[in-house]
Amino acid sequence: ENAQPREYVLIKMEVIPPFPTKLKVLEGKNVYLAAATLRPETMYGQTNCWVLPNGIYGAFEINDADVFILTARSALNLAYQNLSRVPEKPTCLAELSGNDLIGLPLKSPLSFNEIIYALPMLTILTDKGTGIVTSVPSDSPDDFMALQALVTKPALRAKFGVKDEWVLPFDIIPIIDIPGFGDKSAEKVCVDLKITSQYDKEKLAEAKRMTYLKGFTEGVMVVGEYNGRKVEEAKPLIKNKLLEEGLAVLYSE
Ligand code: A2H
Repeated sequence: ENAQPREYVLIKMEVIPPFPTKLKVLEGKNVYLAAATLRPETMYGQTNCWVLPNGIYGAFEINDADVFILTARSALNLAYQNLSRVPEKPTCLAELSGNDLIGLPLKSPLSFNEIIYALPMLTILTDKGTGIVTSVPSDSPDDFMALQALVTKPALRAKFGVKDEWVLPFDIIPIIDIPGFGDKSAEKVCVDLKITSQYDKEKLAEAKRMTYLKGFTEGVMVVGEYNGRKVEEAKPLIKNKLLEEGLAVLYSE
């Protein structure tokens, strides 16, 4: 564990009813996949959600109205951050595997895509965040490579029961312009570094390094309420808006 706590924004990705059999016990409740992100200003460009197929998740009562699907580890942390119906004690209503979540239709805050789907990603770490990740292929090299693999490999889709219409058409939504990298910076940097696999950890780390600081200090929003503003300025404004409107919560670990 890091000595320095890290603060994530948990994006409430609402599961659209009717629920499949495994989630039937949750019917009548507001159920969300709670995705941990450091980049709330990128939420306009969400194309899908990522879950770990063999990961173990639970549906936890956050308050009288809301249920979050995430790892038990993060539910315990949340329970000590005033985000559990019973203080300091997570209440799990259903245990679920990542495979149970693949294909769930979701409505996520700020997303231009009105419905997005939960899809498999094998590089998700279960000891970081909530184990749920929202996917923004315009600005995240990891998301871009993982989604491109699903789009270009029918056998990979078949392996995880991913329907074509959950990934196609593959439209990357430009949301931030970074001088020298354009408005699809993740794709550009993956092409420039000749990254061919979502498992090429070292090159992906380099891709993230190349875009991260420059994106923050020089990136400009090209969509949304803060269109034309620097990422640096828009980020806290968008974050606060999501929090105020009850579309996201803060989570530290
Ligand atoms: B970020 P850090 Cl656009 N396993 O959100 C793997 N990755 C995870 C995760 C987990 N359990 N939990 C969160 N993440 C991802 C947006 C984004 C992110 C963009 C660009 C870069 C980026 C959309 N995906 O992260 O190790 C989440 O993806 C670059 C690292 O705590 C989260 O923010 O620094 C980020 O990794 C947190 O990683």
